[in-house]
Amino acid sequence: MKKRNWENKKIIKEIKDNGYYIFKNFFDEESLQEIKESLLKTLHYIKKDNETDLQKKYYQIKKYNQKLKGNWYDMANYNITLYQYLHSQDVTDFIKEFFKTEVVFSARPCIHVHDETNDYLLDPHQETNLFAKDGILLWSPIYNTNQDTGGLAIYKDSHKHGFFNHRLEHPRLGNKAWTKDYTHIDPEIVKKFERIELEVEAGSAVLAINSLVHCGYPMKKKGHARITITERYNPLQKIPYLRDEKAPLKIPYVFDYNKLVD
Ligand SMILES: O=C(O)CCC(=O)C(=O)O
Ligand SMILES: [Fe+2]
Repeated sequence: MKKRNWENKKIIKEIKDNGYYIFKNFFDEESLQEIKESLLKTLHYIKKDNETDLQKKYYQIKKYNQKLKGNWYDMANYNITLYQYLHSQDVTDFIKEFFKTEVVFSARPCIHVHDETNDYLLDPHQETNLFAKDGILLWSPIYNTNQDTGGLAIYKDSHKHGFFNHRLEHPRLGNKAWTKDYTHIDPEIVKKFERIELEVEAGSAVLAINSLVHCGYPMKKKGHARITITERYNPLQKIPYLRDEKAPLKIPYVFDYNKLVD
């Protein structure tokens, strides 16, 4: 992988001022190819053929067996090739500098997959349920994201007001939702902020402060799969688990984050 050019001061300032920074070409073409191959090979393990296109293979496996498609998604969260990209020395060093800490933690590396059904889109939320109160979200799509293919929306300046209360029940699907932890913020709060639908190119990465309110926006294109690799980095700061015997490993979604100080 080509060496990245980090302009730490500029990036830190932008994240603090705007809540996020878009790092162009965070992953080069070769790295993207390796990530795609790795995900493709895992799908071929479910059912092998000659398909070389990850998106087509995804829809094929979804049609073949929904449950195994879901298991592929779960397994992807343990893929070491992905970890190596998400935990490279330069990223780790940057997070250390951002938080002025010597120790950083990997709180949730995972992929996101959104397809033409837009079934799993998330409502506006801040990034919580991590080890620490503070964190940086890395969000990098492996295909271009735009009005056609869907993407990430952020709410301007929403990171400047601390943490908002989150609710877990799905506002439209109720207990028919796929998760009991549909973390999201009251729309009355969200509508005070300007929504910006980011158009991030394949291999670029959004580095966002975890208090920035964000969500997905829908895909219009048929037959497309929006695949994103993500991680949440935590500093050795404001970690209840290391100070309170009763604290769970991850801070619950529904919690008064603002009272957490070191
Ligand atoms: O990609 C999306 O639609 C939303 C992703 C998100 O909320 C996250 O990665 O934390
Ligand atoms: Fe999120």
